[in-house]
Amino acid sequence: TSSPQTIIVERRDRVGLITLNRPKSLNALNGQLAIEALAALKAFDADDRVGSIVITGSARAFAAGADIAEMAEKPFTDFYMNDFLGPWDDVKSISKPIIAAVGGFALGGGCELALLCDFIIASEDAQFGQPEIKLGILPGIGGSQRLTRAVGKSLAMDLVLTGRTIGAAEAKAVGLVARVVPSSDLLQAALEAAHTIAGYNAPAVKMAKEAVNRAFEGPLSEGLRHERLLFQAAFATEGQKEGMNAFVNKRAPVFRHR
Ligand code: CO8
Repeated sequence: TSSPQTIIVERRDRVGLITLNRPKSLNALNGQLAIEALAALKAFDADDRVGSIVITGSARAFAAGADIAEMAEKPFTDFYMNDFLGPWDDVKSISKPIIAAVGGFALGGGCELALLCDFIIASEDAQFGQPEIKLGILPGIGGSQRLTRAVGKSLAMDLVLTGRTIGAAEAKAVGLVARVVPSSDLLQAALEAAHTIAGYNAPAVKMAKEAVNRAFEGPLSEGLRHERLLFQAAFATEGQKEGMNAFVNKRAPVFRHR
């Protein structure tokens, strides 16, 4: 397989790092980038040496949206028959935690990509928005759904209908992002969080992600039932014995990773 041209893929310890790398178009998400990013995510998900994943962009832009130049003349049949946006649907099949480290613009598809990740760490200068309406279209990879679940109907309607952007402080206040850090600390903060996660009992991490995601599917009773079964299943893992034994014996746990 040839090396990717639109992203940089690295492994830092047990963290898989994907850096969006189309600086001339502020990391506009074209079809090639979608294919390359999903291939990298799937490879990290299958790699026992990796426990969690970080997706980041540049200081100026996480991603300024889908590639407008690529889309501008696309006919309906091309979108429909070739499922140009299809690769992004596979992000939800990734079982390891994915952190979005967002600096600068996260607009349109860029905001949606950040929302596809499990949580967002933003730099102070991050800007979030769904400006598709200004181009005569609307969000296409979950913005109308995930943004609404993240921030509620009123603000989601405001952003999707007016196309205005919000800054990191407001994004934090409404729960769109988990943490805001100084711009110079962004990657470090995301890598540290990812490193912490990657150090834990890997099956429990996978179960925890699955359990939280259940909160967005089906009724509460089903989510609670699913959580209980996963909780019980955690006791079948070596890491549970190690974690609890370490606590009882007042020592640091050592979770084994292959
Ligand atoms: N697509 C293609 N090229 C882009 C994009 C983009 N989304 N955003 C910026 N660029 C290019 C510019 O054309 C410019 O190129 P050039 O230097 O060749 O003229 C370069 O990046 C730098 O941009 P600007 O000169 O405009 O930089 P400014 O600092 O003046 O402005 C902005 C930055 C405000 C981010 C501005 O570039 C902008 O408004 N960009 C478009 C934002 C936008 O509308 N995004 C939504 C796109 S539609 C979408 O995302 C659909 C979602 C559903 C599918 C998702 C699939 C992934």
